[in-house]
Amino acid sequence: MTPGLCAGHGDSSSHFYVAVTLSWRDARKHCRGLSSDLVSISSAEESEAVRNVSLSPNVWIGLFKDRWEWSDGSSSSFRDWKPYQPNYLKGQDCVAAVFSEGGKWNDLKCRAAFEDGRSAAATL
Ligand SMILES: [Ca+2]
Repeated sequence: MTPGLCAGHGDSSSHFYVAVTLSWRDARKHCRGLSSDLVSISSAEESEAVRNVSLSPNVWIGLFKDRWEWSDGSSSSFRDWKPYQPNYLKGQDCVAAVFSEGGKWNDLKCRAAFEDGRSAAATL
C-alpha cells in the first residue's frame, strides 16, 4: 500500500499528494473522484516536480499494464467485473461472464471447465 499522486489542473507544480495508503486502483479512484487522475510523467522535469511534491518514499503514478486483451484482438477497454474481481489468483488468466451474477466478469483459470453448464464460474 502506497500513497498516490494526483495530477493538478495546472502545470506539474499543481500535482497534489494523496496522504493515505491505497492500492493503485483505489488511488486512481480517489484521484478520479477529485476530477483528476493519477499523474502522468513525460519528462525528467516532470519527474523532478513529482518528486518535489511527494512526501513519501514512493507514490502511485498513472502508469500501469492492463494485461487483459481480447482474443479477437479488438481493443475495447470496456470492463464489467464482479465486485472484488479480477483478483488475479494464481493461474486465473481467462475471463468468464457469470450470468448468475448479472453477467459480471470473473477471472478464472483458463483450464476451468463448465461440464455441468454452470459450476466453475462461482469460484473465486
Ligand atoms: Ca477471480
